[in-house]
Amino acid sequence: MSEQKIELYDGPAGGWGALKSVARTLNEQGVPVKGAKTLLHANQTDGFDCPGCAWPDRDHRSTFEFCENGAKAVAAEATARRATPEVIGAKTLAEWAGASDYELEATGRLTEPLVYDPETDRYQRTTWDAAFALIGRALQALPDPNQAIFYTSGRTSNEAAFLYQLFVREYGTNNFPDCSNMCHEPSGSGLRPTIGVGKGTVTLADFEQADCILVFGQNPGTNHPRMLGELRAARKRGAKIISFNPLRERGLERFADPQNAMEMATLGDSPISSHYFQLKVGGDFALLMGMCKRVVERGLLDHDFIREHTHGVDAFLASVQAQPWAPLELASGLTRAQIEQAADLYASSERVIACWGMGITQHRHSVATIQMIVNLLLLRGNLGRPGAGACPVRGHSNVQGDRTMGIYEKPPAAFLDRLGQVFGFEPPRAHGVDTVGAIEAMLAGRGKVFIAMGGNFAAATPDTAATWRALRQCELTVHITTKFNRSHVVHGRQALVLPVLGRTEIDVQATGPQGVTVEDSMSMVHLSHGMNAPASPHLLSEPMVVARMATAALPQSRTPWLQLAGDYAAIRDKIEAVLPDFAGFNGKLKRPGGFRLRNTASERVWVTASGKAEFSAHALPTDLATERVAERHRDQRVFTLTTLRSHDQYNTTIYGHDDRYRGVYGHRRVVFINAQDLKDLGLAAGEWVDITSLYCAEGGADVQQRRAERFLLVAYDIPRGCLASYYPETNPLVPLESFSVTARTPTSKSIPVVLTPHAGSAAADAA
Ligand SMILES: Nc1nc2c(c(=O)[nH]1)N[C@H]1C(S)=C(S)[C@@H](COP(=O)(O)OP(=O)(O)OC[C@H]3O[C@@H](n4cnc5c(=O)[nH]c(N)nc54)[C@H](O)[C@@H]3O)O[C@H]1N2
Ligand SMILES: Nc1nc2c(c(=O)[nH]1)N[C@H]1C(S)=C(S)[C@@H](COP(=O)(O)OP(=O)(O)OC[C@H]3O[C@@H](n4cnc5c(=O)[nH]c(N)nc54)[C@H](O)[C@@H]3O)O[C@H]1N2
Ligand SMILES: [Mo]
Repeated sequence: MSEQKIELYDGPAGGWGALKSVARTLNEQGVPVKGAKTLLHANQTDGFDCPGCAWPDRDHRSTFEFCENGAKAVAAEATARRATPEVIGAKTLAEWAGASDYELEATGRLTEPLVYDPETDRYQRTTWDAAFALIGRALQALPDPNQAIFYTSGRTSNEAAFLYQLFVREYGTNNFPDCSNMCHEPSGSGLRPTIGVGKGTVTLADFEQADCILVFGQNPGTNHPRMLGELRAARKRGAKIISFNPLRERGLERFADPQNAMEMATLGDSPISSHYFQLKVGGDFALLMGMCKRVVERGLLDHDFIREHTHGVDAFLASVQAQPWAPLELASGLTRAQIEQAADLYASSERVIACWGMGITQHRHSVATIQMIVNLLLLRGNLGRPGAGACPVRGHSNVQGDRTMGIYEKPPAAFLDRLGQVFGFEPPRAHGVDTVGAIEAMLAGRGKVFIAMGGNFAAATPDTAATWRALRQCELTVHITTKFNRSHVVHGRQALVLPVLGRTEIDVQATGPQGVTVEDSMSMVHLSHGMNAPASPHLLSEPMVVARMATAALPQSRTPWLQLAGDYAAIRDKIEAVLPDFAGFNGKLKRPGGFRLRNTASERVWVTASGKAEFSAHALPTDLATERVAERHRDQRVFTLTTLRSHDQYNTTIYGHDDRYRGVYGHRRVVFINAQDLKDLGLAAGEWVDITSLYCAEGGADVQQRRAERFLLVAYDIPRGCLASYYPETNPLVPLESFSVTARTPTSKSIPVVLTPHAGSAAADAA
């Protein structure tokens, strides 16, 4: 771990710091040579899709695009460390429970299937045959298939995801919680009814033509570093880049491109944002409503577009005109003048893209907020024409593709009809559980077998204590995974950990080496070929694990499981048979860079109830969780806590303890707070506090308390009344009962909390 310190970072994002950080990661993972070679194949036509994030690549065959955090993600998979049965079996699970997430991950790549032995409280080596037999027995023993729950994380390839959903539906349930439920679910829920597709409408070509890019609640410098390249190019061209973020994020301010020899040699860098609006946490709805109001008041509407292409404008105009300014200022934390300035910048631009991330989606009213973004775009016809559109920036590299493949607890009837016809069975129609629903079902004893295709359910979900109780009540937990993590330590009565090939590895099946496909954030589908030797000879591919689970659990199935898992092109033929958008799938993949799925909204074809793009009239939300809690706790200062990613992590995978751009070194248990708020509390930076989250339901009286201890106070440029801290350390504070309206995404970006001085010893920040 590096030296512990809190120090203002005033360099640009990227630059030499990025190169140093990559070098250190490669070194720590013990892969200096192979790692570097691996990196050169990321996002090449003949290489693998970077497992880092879902941002697309420039034509997918151009020069290697350097990305610090993509490099870390690749290095983490290419690590020389091995979590053999001996390494994992050396400790009891009670002992592993005391290890940090960082230490669990640092054991390296899992090499053989493991089964839990209750006698010794250890994982021990098992065979694949025994593992699949156990899964088959457990699934067959359930009286109702809905007692089994099948989680998916968003790295899973299209081929694996398609087989997985087929297996689970043949088994008889739609219980498909996935990471998307905690991520961009509200984007799909908000976009589908308004523009007819639950995905973004733009491509990289649009970024080249936009003259204004709005960035809401996103930290691309850390989470989508390749996006900075697009933003920088746009800015150099003179486009406006307008950021809306409660925190001053380095990557949104300045960026030095490590691939640009000139910038590196001269320590030069480029400004990113032309304008930065530091709104309050959760203030986006009010800001957007104010922006719409201003555009309407100035009469700067695209009347032709609205007449020809939209529905519901009158009700929407009436709602914004009736809305007074004062509550918008209060809720957004911005002045009317600031909101008007943002609106004028927008309205003076011809081609506008709106991007958003988790700062928008993980709130109670996120669906309405996303529909307000759509309203803003519709007012000036900024949808379905070059240089303009909606851009929800997805997280996991194939989270969008997994949904396309049917990893969805509420599948459309047409999809189930086709699936049933192609495979000759009657798919279950009842909706399944989502992530919150899965935790509830396990707690209530309705969920008994939990199988996860990747991810880290125990650490990523809300209310850690409740989630752990839920998992521990299961009869069987199964994790299909590359590395050891918290979810394997928090296990059911019986437990399996099944190690699989990662995307960077060569995958040889009966018909030879296989490639898989993924769909990025801009609906581009392309092939990905691993090029590293597998981490262990015992690893199976994800499709093969699915096929063997299916063979064990569904002896009557007519699907040729092993044949499909032996030839991924045959899986793709089946995908094509079920999903019309994939017509000619295998053929189209031969084109370098792959192909784009049809996006009707980008053609101004509106597959909605009215056949037009829908304006959505929403009232400014008033009954907010923080305010309800503050009402009941007048004696305490109630803050709104937002939980976010540091620069040294991939979701629950902790690479290191630095957050370079925010000036944090050697710590993760920190809480960012406004200096004036610190003073008012009578506390000082460098002191330790405990965080208590308080939640009371709408109209409800009961206040539920949750607690997380020992966080270091860091004075930061953040609006008063707002706090920020890292995920997953703060997940014990996220209320299970609080999720976004309709999308049910946990509200991990707006948690009402109070701070109290830490009572116990404030000793070392546990690694
Ligand atoms: N290196 C790396 N890359 C990743 C990931 C990773 O962990 N590490 N995770 C991947 C995944 S799954 C995802 S979903 C994406 C996540 O990428 P982001 O969406 O960038 O995720 P967060 O770090 O949660 O940051 C959200 C940003 O929103 C701001 N914010 C917080 N609350 C609010 C608010 O109320 N309003 C507004 N306007 N802003 C707010 C925060 O200050 C922060 O800048 O990244 C993906 N890429
Ligand atoms: N408080 C709070 N909670 C959050 C968020 C937040 O911002 N704040 N963000 C939410 C978001 S956006 C998301 S997407 C979720 C993420 O939730 P998950 O997707 O469940 O979590 P990850 O940490 O991405 O999962 C990492 C694990 O995936 C496994 N893995 C990695 N690569 C592979 C592979 O190729 N195959 C297989 N089978 N396994 C692999 C490894 O075991 C690794 O430990 O967390 C959510 N939780
Ligand atoms: Mo995500």
